[in-house]
Amino acid sequence: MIKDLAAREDGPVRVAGWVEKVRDQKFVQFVVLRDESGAVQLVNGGVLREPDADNPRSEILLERTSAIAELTLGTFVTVTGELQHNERVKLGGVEIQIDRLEVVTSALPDNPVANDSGIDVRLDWRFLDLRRPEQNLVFRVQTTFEHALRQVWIDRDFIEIHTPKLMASASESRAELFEVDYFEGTAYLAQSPQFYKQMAQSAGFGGVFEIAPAFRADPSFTSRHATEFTSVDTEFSWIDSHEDVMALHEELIVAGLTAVKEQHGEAIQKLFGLEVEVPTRPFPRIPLAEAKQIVKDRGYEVPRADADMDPEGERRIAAYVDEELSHDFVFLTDYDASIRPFYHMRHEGDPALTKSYDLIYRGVEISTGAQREHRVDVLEAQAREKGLEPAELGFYLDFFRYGVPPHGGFGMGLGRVLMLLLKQSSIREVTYLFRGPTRLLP
Ligand code: AMO
Repeated sequence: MIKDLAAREDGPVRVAGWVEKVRDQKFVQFVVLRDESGAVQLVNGGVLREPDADNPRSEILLERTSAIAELTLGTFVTVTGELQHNERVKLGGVEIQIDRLEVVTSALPDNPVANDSGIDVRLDWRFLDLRRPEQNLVFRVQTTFEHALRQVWIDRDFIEIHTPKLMASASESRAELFEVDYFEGTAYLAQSPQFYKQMAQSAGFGGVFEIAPAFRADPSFTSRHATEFTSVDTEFSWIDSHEDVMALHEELIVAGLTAVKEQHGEAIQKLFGLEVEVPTRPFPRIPLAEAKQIVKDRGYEVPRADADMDPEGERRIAAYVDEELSHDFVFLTDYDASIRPFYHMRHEGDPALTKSYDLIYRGVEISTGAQREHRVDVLEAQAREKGLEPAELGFYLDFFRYGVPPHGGFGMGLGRVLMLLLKQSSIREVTYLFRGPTRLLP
C-alpha cells in the first residue's frame, strides 16, 4: 500500500494505483499515483524523446517516455522502481524512480468528474467521485462508527438480527409506503424493522440490533431525505422508561464518535478541516413543549402548536443548546401522543404525552426512540384512536398476547449522523449510492 512506503527503507519497490497527475517536462517526467491508502510521486529521470544510437537502453527509455506522456488521468498502472526518501518531496517525503511502468487498464481521456462538478454529475459517475480521498474517508468513518456501535451491543450481549424488507403491511406512516407487485398480490418495502425488533422482545432475545436498509416513499428533495436509507435500530427489554433508551443511545453515540476521533481524527482534520467532537454525557434533555416555548421566546413560532418541531425549530433549539449548554446533541422528550405512532407508551400521569424522544444533532433530527406500549388492551385502544383496526395489525398484536417484558428502542438514520459529523451539505455526499425520487441510477 502506498501509505506504507514512507516507513520503508530505500530500495526496489513495486506499487500499483491510479494516475492522478502527470507533469511531462522536457528532461524529467513526474506522475502522482494514488491507491486507496494515499498518493506517491513517481519520477522518470531517463526521459528520451529521440532514438540515441550511443545509448544501449535507447529503446526502453523511448518507450517509457512516450508511455508516460500518453497516460490519461485515472489509468491504472503498476510500477517497479527505486524508492528514495527525499525531504523536499511534499507528498510523504518519498519518491519512486521509475524503472518499469505498465498500463493495466487505461482510462478514457474525458473524465466526466472534475473538481468543480456539481453533485448530480458526481452521483452519475459515483465510482469516479468515490476515488476522491475525502469520499473514501467518509466510508472509512462509517465503517469505524458502525463497528464501535456493534461492539457496545455485543459487549452487552445483544443479538444481531436481519429482519425482512418485504412486508404485508406498513410499519410506519402509510403515506410513505412503497408498494411492489408480489406474485398475485402486493407487498410493501419495510419502512423500519419496528415490528420485528419488538417481536424479538416477545421471543425472549433481550436486546437486539440491526443496521439495514429502510425505505420511505417520501417525495421530498431535502438534504436529509433519501427514499432508501440505512437505519440503525435497537430494541431491548427490562426498561423502566424511555430514560433507559436514551442512556443506551448516548453510550452508543459516544462510543462511535470516540472511535472515529481516535482512528480518523487526523485525516478528518486534514481533508475536512474539522475537529471530531466527542460529546459529554448526559446529553441535554428538553421536553418538546418546553423546547417550543424556548424557540418562541427567541422569536420563532413552530407553525402548528400541536405539531412536531419543524426543521427550523430544530435548528433553533440546537442553537440554544449550543449557546447555553455547549452541546451538539439534545434529546427532545415527551412528544404529544397525537403526533406519535400508536405503539409509543404514554405517561401514566398524562396520557396526552408519550414516553418518547427525538435526538437532534447539530440542528437535525437523527433519531426517534421510545418505550413501547406492551399491554395489548392499551395497545389496541391506542391503535383504534389512530384509525387502525386491530385486525389490520394481526401478527403484531399477537406478540403481546403471550407475555412480553417492558421494552423500548430507537431507530437512527446512519446517513444523517455521517452528514452532520462531517458537516456535509447533504445526505447524498455520505451515501454510497443515493436513492431519491428522481434517482435510481447507477
Ligand atoms: P423515524 O420514522 O423517526 O422512526 O425514523 C428514524 C430515523 O431514521 C431516519 N430517517 C431517514 N433518513 C433518511 N431519509 C429518510 N427518508 C428518513 N426517514 C427517517 C431519521 C429518523 O430520525 N420505528 C421508528 C424508530 C423507533 O422508534 O425505534 C422510526 O422509524 O434519522
